[in-house]
Amino acid sequence: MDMMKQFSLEGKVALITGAAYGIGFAIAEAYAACGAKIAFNCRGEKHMEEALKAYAEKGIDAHGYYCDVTNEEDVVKMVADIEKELGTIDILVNNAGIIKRIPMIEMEAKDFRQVIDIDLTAPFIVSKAVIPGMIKKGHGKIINICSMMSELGRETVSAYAAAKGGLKMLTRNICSEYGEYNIQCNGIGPGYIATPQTAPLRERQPDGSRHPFDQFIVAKTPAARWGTTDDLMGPAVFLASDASNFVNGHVLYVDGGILAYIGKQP
Ligand code: NAP
Ligand code: GCO
Repeated sequence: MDMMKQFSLEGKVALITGAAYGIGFAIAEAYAACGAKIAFNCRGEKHMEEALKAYAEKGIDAHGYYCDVTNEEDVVKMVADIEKELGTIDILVNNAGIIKRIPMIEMEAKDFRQVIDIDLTAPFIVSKAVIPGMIKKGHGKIINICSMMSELGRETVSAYAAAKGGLKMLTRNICSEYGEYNIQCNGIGPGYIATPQTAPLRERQPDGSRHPFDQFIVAKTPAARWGTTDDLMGPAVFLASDASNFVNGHVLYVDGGILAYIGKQP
């Protein structure tokens, strides 16, 4: 068995949603390094320009598409354009996501719905658009970016936790419904990763001290550090490659051990 080939993505077409920066960008970079053709989307012109420049600086020929993943018409058109320009999508990473940190009883229903729309309904919409091509092709990999909040709650993130818990179950359902077509659908559950999304939780205090939440997370993580987007690259390649062809409906937590640990005594 050629084990290196098991992890190759040579010639595969990968769509990573919301990959202008952050975790999605790192996953796209990893896939490109393993030979995949990269398609990504974002909503704004500024982010698109900056992303294409950043990919080019890394020698990656990434194809960017303007698309709001909550808009089914936009998504269907984006998938058709990708299939025309690059070929049928072999790998889909449902990465695009937002969070709103608001105490539940202060949160307006429209804010709750927006988080559910982007973090849960959109992975449904994009997967629904991509699966028919995977069935025709005889294989496919879908990777949903879940979260610690697929397993745990915490104050102020009710909408996000509901969405990410639902995304774990959508992952299991796609596995159940399309496994017979050689489509593997798994999740990655990142721990606390240093990206723009978590920047508010790591901000220095006015007196220069570390944010209390920053200190809490480091104490709660056996690895005693925040994760970086690099920490997710290997697990993402594994779940996109032939090395995981019999892994299905699984959420791989890449959290430095948070879920296994009661936390360091203060
Ligand atoms: P981020 O830095 O905020 O990036 C989010 C990405 O999603 C951006 O590219 C954003 O693009 C895109 N996006 C948001 N809404 C969109 C929409 N409606 N249509 C298209 N694109 C949209 O977040 P991140 O930290 O990289 O997180 C990426 C994923 O990992 C998210 O699903 C997040 O929930 C999850 N996650 C993050 C962590 C963490 O600690 N950072 C941990 C666990 C899970 P625009 O420029 O268009 O806004
Ligand atoms: C928060 C954080 C987390 C991380 C991630 C953890 O406010 O608690 O943003 O939700 O983003 O989802 O896995």
